[in-house]
Amino acid sequence: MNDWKIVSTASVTPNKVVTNDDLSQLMDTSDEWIRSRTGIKRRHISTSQNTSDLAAAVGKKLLLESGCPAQDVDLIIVATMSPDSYTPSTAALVQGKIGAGHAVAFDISAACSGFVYALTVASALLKKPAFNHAMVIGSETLSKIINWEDRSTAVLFGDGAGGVLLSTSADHHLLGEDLASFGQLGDKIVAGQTPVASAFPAPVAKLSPFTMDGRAVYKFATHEVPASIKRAAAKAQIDLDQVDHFLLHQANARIIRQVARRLNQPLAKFPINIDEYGNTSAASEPILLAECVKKGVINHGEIVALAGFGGGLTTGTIIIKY
Ligand code: 4VN
Repeated sequence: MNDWKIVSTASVTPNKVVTNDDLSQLMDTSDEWIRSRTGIKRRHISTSQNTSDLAAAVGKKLLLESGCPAQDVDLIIVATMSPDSYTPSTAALVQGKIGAGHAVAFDISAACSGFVYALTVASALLKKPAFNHAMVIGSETLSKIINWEDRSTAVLFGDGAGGVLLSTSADHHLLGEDLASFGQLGDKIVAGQTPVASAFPAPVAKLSPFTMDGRAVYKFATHEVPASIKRAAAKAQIDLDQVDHFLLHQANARIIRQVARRLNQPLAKFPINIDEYGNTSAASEPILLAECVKKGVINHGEIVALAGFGGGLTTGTIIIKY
């Protein structure tokens, strides 16, 4: 079998809700500024669960919903830019927590494009006879790497996880994909730098917090995201009008509206939940996908384009028949 389909979707977000008004008590910002510039009203923040805990909770939901036994999972890929540790990988932690003893587990580091990159890698491995069931999860606890004294970034992000269980399938569900990376622009989004100290023995490294050149990334996204979606549609040999839903990384509601305009597609095809969760990086598309499936917004047989973009800088689009 040469193709795969999504057999279940799930998401988990921490219970603590932090509103824009809550943030305006901590820093010089306002609900009106955050809402009008980004579309964000609140975000969910984790005070106890780490990235692997949220991801494992998604993994358990996927098993429960699909009826797939943990032992049947062959592959676990977690996309994250806020892992529990350098090693073990977050995916390995998830494997231990859900008891998927036969799975191969590793992480993908492609920031906000991570979920699409991970889907692409899983898709390639599912062509091999040894892989039949794959879990692809995007999970982030960005709150632990955010600089809460930098109001230009602190108001934008939130924590959460979402994922899918994939199964090999005789039907054709993967229609087209496009990945692109822009390493020359790497300094526009940076977190967790660990410089080599000049002294020996070196002190234990402290990680740098999240920084972003918002204007540069915004400009990048408005140009490169429509381009990536168009390339993926061309590879799928479909017209953009045939795409039923565009699930974009929830980085900023204004960017999503601008991409819709540039693609000449109605905004109704672009579901948005950034108001509730803020920007959850690699988790944003799988959380949105799980919600859309649950609400009946996305139905079997429909064509869905998933587009990620962000740190790297990176972009990625995958077009599937759900
Ligand atoms: C992709 C994007 C962003 C992003 C960039 C800029 C931005 C989000 C700048 C202008 C500001 C409002 C906020 Cl496009 C972030 C990531 C990382 O996931 C990825 N917001 N803004 C304003 O002054 O209006």
